[in-house]
Amino acid sequence: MVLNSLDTIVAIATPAGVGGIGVVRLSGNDIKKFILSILGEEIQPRMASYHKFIGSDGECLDTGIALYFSAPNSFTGEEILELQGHGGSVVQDRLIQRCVELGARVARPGEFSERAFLNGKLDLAEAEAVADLVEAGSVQAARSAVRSMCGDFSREIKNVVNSLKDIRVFVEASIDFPEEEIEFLTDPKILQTLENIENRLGDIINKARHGVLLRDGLTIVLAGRPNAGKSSILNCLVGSEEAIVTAEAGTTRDVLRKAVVVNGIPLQLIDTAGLRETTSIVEKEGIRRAWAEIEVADCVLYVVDATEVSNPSVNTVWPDFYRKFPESTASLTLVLNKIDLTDLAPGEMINNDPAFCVSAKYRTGINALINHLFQQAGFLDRGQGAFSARGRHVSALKSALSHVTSGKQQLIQSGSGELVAEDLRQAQNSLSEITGNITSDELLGEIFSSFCIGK
Ligand SMILES: Nc1nc2c(ncn2[C@@H]2O[C@H](COP(=O)(O)OP(=O)(O)OP(=O)(O)O)[C@@H](O)[C@H]2O)c(=O)[nH]1
Ligand SMILES: [Mg+2]
Repeated sequence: MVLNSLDTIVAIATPAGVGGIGVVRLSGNDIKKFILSILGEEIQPRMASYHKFIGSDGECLDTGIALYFSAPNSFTGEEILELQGHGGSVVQDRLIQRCVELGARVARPGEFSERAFLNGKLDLAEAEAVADLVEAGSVQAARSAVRSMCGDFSREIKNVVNSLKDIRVFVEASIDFPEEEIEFLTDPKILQTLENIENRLGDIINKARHGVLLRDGLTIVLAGRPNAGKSSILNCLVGSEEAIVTAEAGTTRDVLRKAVVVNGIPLQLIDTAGLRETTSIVEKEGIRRAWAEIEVADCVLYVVDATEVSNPSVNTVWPDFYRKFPESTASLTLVLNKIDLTDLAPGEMINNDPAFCVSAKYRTGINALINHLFQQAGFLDRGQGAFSARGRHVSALKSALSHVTSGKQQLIQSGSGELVAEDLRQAQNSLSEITGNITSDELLGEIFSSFCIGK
């Protein structure tokens, strides 16, 4: 990525609309020019001062506090000017316009953070955590984003990278001294270190999965035959009568989505039409939409009426459904509803595929079901130490772990230093993608463009 150092960027850093204060932020390497033109005089770095913000014809556009940060002691590592005026879209737009007249360019989404990353002020995981903090949907998500933003996640990654580097030096040295290679590589310390790295990576993966869950939550689709009680379960989870429930089979047609936060985890609950053969055009369309939701869900709850099943297992209840169920979908859980009409006990059914007995009517067994879904998605009961993370981090961590494991196996089986060295190199590269030491322009573009403007 080539950073045009002459470009000065400008954006409104506060939310759009009316507010007590509105901040316009400039970053670049020629900020003094803007200070002199807009404020009419020089100002001291890091000292708040009250000013008129002056337009091109000398008109006062607004009044407020000006703050100047000199390079490299700023968020972006460049010179920054913050104009803290009044929060209104017209007044702020006029200020932006004034900056543009003076040569600034309106910033792209995430461009301030991108510059901070390119100037080494933040690593990539820390920059992503800034965005995650702003977008956090729960206290837990905000806490873990703060942890990542302050570098907890990156530190753990860097520690593993350092251990990998140490061991690579050792292994690569052995390649250069072939007579001693075997002796080097059979040193039990190498194996122990690799095992230790595997354990640490496993631990970081667990924490990262928890972080991903807090950030992205889960999409849960309620699917099954008509009248199984899908809509009743949705209502039970949401805590209000959102979906129409009737004793008539085929009540639900449209896809109904409801967002709730449970234990800090955002859940997107999706109720769908009961699956059956039908001649009704409306119902057919509902069923087509139900399948479309099943295909992209994180979890599918396959709901059945417990009074109608004798051998409850996902593939015996309705083999056709099981056959059509897309393998790509993360998880399928059988839910036996209406257990109040049977002698089944609420909670997990032992000796089966994941199967849960619930009664939507009496709200029994529901918590056990939700806990199961959370555990499956990586929820840590003691999530206090977890940091925010994204799907791409978990993939990179898993790839690093598989390279370390493969390196360890090479060591045990072939004792070939070169193969071990290659695996360890790849493991280190995967981890470097997380912090951004190795990244493609494409990935950076993708990450920063999802940030909001002014960040
Ligand atoms: N006894 C009992 N009845 C239930 C329970 N859950 C749902 N029902 C009843 O079962 C019937 C169907 O419930 P719905 O929630 O509409 O079922 P559905 O799966 O959404 O049905 P469709 O929308 O037609 O596909 C209603 O009469 C509910 O009152 C339960 O836990 N116990
Ligand atoms: Mg329904």
